[in-house]
Amino acid sequence: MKQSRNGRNAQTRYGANDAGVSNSRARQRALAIGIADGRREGDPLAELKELLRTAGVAAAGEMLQQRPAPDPNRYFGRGKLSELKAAIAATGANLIACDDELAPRQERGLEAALDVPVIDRTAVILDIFADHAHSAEGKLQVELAQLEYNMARMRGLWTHLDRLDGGIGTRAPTRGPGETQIETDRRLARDRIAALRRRLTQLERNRGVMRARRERASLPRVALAGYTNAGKSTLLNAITGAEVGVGGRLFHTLDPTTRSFALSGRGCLLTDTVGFIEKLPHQLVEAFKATLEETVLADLVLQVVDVAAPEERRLADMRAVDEVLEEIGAGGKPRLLVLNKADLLAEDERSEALLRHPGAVLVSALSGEGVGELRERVEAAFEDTLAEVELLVPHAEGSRLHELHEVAGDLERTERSDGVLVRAKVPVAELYRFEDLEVAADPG
Ligand SMILES: Nc1nc2c(ncn2[C@@H]2O[C@H](COP(=O)(O)OP(=O)(O)OP(=O)(O)O)[C@@H](O)[C@H]2O)c(=O)[nH]1
Ligand SMILES: [Mg+2]
Repeated sequence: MKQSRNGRNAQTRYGANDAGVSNSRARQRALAIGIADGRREGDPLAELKELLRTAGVAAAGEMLQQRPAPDPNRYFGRGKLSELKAAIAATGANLIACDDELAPRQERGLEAALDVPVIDRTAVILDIFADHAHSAEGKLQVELAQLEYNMARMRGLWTHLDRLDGGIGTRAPTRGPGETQIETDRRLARDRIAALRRRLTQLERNRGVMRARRERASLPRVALAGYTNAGKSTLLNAITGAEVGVGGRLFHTLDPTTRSFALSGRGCLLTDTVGFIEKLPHQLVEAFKATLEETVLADLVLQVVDVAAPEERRLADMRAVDEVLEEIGAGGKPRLLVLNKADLLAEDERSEALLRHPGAVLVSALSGEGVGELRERVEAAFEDTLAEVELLVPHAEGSRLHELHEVAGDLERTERSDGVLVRAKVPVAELYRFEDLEVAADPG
């Protein structure tokens, strides 16, 4: 059994280095390959290359084949394969990274033809996630996704045990916490998957408890959604004054973070969560369902877009976000488009961006520009869910003023001999709690 191909130690995880680049990866030089089916404009491999950069793998080159669909056995056609083989020799690449998720058969076929490890984009993304998961839940979610990804490939591994050390090191036996070679056995893997699911359900239930507690406070909830690196975490910080970690690479945030902020004195919750990407591997969406649930439960989704990205990139990002929101069941949520990184645009580009995305808010989470307007727009979005009421709070029930303030924010108060007359905007869903205090509409 080959311990290490191309002198690379596949057992090494890249460290907890925030920049995402580790020395153990420095010697991996990947040649990115993909199919140009003419459907995507611009550089079809841009995203894969960015993913590889985030994974700390050096770029050795790239190769595209024009064809309607990948070859079912070797991804590329025969002629292109020999071209690729020559390119590997010429560039010194020691890894092939494929832009599509490869069927196990294609992966094997490619490796046999090229004699270098082949990984697909799902493996790269799983690797980045494994590296960026910090919370217990995040780690379990990633492990689950990895195991499910590997399950499909285990039949191949069974007969090609040497391949355990191939690839980018993403396969569970070499990557997952506490994994050993014996666990390549499908049965053990299945047991582990079941255990992970149970543990995640448990965590989810705890989260449900926390959520229920929040719901009791019945604060309106806003969720940030958007392509990875669009600036969601920076925006969360700008709006709430929190200090959530921000990173210049893909998938910096994996764990959902919720912070509260006030709109006209009324509390709101803002949740930041994992970023999206085109063709987000299904295993990840599945494993991160609980995390993504925060988005499903929100009253309003702020879709954050990097407005400084080239137009085609931006539109692809927006499509990717649409797809994931749809997949997790949040497609129909009220949404507000936030064009972030306005500071990178010239004056004319700003007006152009707003023309192209009518109804969007232009902000810079970094400089704070537009964040005030964004808060107003969020408030306006909630305005429809509020009912203006006049309530009389008897002096003896003073504590209810506090209760009212929690859901209604700023109150307009008039002291009277029989109590405090309050004019407030109360969420319609909470009206029932104050029904007994309502002052009958003035009969005129
Ligand atoms: N120029 C500029 N850079 C920004 C702005 N907002 C965020 N950034 C930068 O964009 C990068 C990504 O920001 P994050 O807030 O981590 O992005 P994210 O959407 O949370 O990314 P993930 O957690 O990976 O999904 C960081 O380097 C930020 O400093 C902005 O308004 N202007
Ligand atoms: Mg983030």
